[in-house]
Amino acid sequence: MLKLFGLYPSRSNRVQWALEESGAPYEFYHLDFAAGESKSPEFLALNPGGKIPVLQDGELVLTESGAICSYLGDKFPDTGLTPAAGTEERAKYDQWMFFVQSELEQPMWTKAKHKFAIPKKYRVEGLGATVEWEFQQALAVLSGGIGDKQCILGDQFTMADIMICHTLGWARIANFEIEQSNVVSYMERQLARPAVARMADKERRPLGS
Ligand SMILES: N[C@@H](CCC(=O)N[C@@H](CS)C(=O)NCC(=O)O)C(=O)O
Repeated sequence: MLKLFGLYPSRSNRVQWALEESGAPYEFYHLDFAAGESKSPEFLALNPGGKIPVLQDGELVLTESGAICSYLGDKFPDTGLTPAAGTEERAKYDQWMFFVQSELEQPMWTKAKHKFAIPKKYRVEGLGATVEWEFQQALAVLSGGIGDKQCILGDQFTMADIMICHTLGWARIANFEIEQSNVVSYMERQLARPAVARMADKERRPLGS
């Protein structure tokens, strides 16, 4: 049985969405960050970085949301969620998978880190305008990439859409402006998929159960 360790809501939603899309049975272990579970010896044995998401598939323990999503698509190739290695589709897929984590997400992560995620003594104030500007640069590129397509690669929904749309949802919650109508309709279309709604109903097991 696949096991996902995460927190709702967080980047583990990306992996949970991917699991729901793939149809694979899995167990979801919910970490109580406030109680320090992400830094417990039991969890650090899985991920020494103390971060979620973590996927356990038998002997394999995998971190990094993008890598986990690609792995799941490769593991269940009939889903078409990760294009086959060596194809042009895979090359473009990888492009957007790297873009979302290195360009689109970073301004939001910088904002979150300096607001609450890193120790107080390392936080810098006054980054608001900088991160909004950086986000808008990435968003303009994304808008051009989406164009009038259904999904980032065309008609085929892939893990790249999960990564991008989860990140856009995060942007909305973090009060970043998204004015491009093609981006808004693309995001709303993907976030309305049944797999997204199913995540909320999933049983959340405590760590160690
Ligand atoms: N690049 C990693 C980032 C993972 C990450 O930073 N996760 C956050 C929650 S969304 C976390 O576990 N933070 C706990 C910490 O920094 O101590 C990924 O995409 O999986």
